[in-house]
Amino acid sequence: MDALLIVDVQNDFLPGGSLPVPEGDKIIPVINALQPRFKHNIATKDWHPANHGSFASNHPGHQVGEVITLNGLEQILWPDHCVKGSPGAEFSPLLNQGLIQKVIFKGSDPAVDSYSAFFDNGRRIQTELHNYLRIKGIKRLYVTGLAADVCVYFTVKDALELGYETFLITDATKGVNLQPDDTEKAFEDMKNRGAKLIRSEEI
Ligand code: VGL
Ligand code: ZN
Repeated sequence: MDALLIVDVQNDFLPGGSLPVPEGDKIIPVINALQPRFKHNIATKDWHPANHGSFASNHPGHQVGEVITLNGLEQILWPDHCVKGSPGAEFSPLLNQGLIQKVIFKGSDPAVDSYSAFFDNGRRIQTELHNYLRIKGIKRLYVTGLAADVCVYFTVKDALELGYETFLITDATKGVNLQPDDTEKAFEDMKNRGAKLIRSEEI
């Protein structure tokens, strides 16, 4: 069984949001067109409390983009984003939500970030995703969304480690590119780990 996974297509990650992915909005029509092709549509939401440890604003004297140690893990500091219940945390109004059967929330623990849809960054706590996929008999994942070099990248790596046949739909993702070639490098690494990089027309 196949599933379409839609990672973090939330207002704060889109142009005009607090942590915008350049051209992030361009992928939304691609995702909308893919959704009816899949029996299972699963979306994730980055869902942070206001006191989240990844927010530079919660570390006086530190700036966005700085790397700190947060409870023993390296942590890049981000602008405040996807604060649970805020408009920035909502799905884009352009995303078709009618076919999404399941939403996975991540990043709710203020003490640890959660880029992957499967685990927190310390790999201590699992989200509901792996169990949900097992129950539904889903073995193949088609991954889309934001950001290609952060949450999509970590999600694909974990999916491969957990044994899913994992496809990355390259025209249905965009990277934030803190460094100019981050997305290119992430694509290369995902490919080397066994992800199949395909374009939406090939589905
Ligand atoms: C993300 C940075 C911080 C993402 C989430 O969804 O890629 N990036 N939190
Ligand atoms: Zn986040």
